[in-house]
Amino acid sequence: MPAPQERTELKVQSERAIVAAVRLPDSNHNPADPFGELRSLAEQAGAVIVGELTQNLTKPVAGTYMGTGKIEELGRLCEALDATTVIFDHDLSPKQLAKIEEITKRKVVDRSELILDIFASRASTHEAQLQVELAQLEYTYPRLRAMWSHLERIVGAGGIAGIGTRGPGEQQLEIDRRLVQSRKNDLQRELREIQARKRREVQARKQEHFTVGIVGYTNAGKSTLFNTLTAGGAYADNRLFATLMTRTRQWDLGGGHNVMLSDTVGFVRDLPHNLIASFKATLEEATHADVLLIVLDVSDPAAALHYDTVTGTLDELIDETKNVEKSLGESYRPPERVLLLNKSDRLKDNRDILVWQRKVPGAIPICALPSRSGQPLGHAELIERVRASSIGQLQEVTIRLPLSEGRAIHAIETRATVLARDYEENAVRLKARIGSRQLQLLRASGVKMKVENS
Ligand SMILES: Nc1nc2c(ncn2[C@@H]2O[C@H](COP(=O)(O)OP(=O)(O)OP(=O)(O)O)[C@@H](O)[C@H]2O)c(=O)[nH]1
Ligand SMILES: [Mg+2]
Repeated sequence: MPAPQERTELKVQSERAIVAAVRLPDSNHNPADPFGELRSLAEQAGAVIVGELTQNLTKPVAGTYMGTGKIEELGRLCEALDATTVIFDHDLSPKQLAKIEEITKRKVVDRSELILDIFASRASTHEAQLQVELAQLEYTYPRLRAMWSHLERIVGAGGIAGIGTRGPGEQQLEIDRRLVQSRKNDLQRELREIQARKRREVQARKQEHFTVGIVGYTNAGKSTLFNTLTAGGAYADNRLFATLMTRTRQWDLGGGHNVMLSDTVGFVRDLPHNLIASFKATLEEATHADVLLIVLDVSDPAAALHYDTVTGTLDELIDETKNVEKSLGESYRPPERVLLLNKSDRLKDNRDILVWQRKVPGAIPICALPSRSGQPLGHAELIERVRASSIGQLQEVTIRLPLSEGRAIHAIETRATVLARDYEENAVRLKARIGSRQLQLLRASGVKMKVENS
């Protein structure tokens, strides 16, 4: 029998693992492929799945979540399949976790720990790393029994040597808790500074540009779409959570129209609570966009579940933003939403597309992958939709601007339809057909102009 794994850290890389789940009457898993998502998450974290085990219960068993007989069976299955780790499809309390480890003599990882592990290995920016570390301190830390080497790793940078060299006595535990608390305070302070700076950047960007956000379930194809549309260099990869932080680039809609396009972190159902809190800044940015493109992988059998998770989380975030803006006395307009039925190249026929379009009128079938022959499927319609909302309702007006506002004059000449020009001394009167949003952006950018309805 292999030696039981020490719970000093939660990496599940290249471990032989068994996935396990208790199915309750209200479990929201996909019945066609009950372990599909967990398998995919576990594989992305680097584990090799060698078996699965399920138990149907009307409610969880208090001490061990799964029945003890079933846990013993799990232990025997691990032995037979030479597995070192068990990954549960739901969360467990630290007590349940310890108890199951004791019975199976294997390392047990719950769903939130698995997601945290993936986030930790993907965090590529300073902010993402701080956020993941904070979430780990809050969620993982209380679960670590043999915490000494782990603690040394997380606070080691602060220069506290020798922790863990003595045995874990009560006094040690006390010191330990205080160290963790002080590290958490530091992280929170640093994050608040970064987020305040980011908020200012978002505000500034919003005043000057029309902003479009890409959101969707993890692995839906958001970064692929972002890259294809902006021909930029955002990271796209068939690994879940390839993107942990927002990236923004200019998106050229043609005809002199540019908007700012942002790629975001993927949503996932039952996201660890602490992670939601610490990633809020990233997700919150999306609630300030003018338009949100919701990317959905329609070829995934769990597409409906993904759609509900994304729209449900968005509704919550938008409500929060609404309250914050109201308390600050600011006006807030929630983003317009466009559903993109992605990976439609993978569908055998268009029946699913029709079903989705009946459920969500205006949904656009697309393929996010770049195409060698011309524009990829659906992109022309997508661009037209975004262009129409970035322009707003067309109206005919006369705009008087001083000639010193060269940039604004150029913008009107290229983006609106100028019907007549009338030069005065040091100024020009442009009679133009222009969209309400375009006018709004010109006003917001502080251009000295006078607008009359003609
Ligand atoms: N066939 C097909 N594959 C696609 C399409 N769009 C994306 N993919 C593939 O789907 C996988 C995931 O794409 P990403 O763009 O990384 O997904 P994401 O939504 O950014 O994922 P996270 O950042 O991890 O949340 C990649 O292997 C893409 O090549 C599509 O329209 N058709
Ligand atoms: Mg991505």
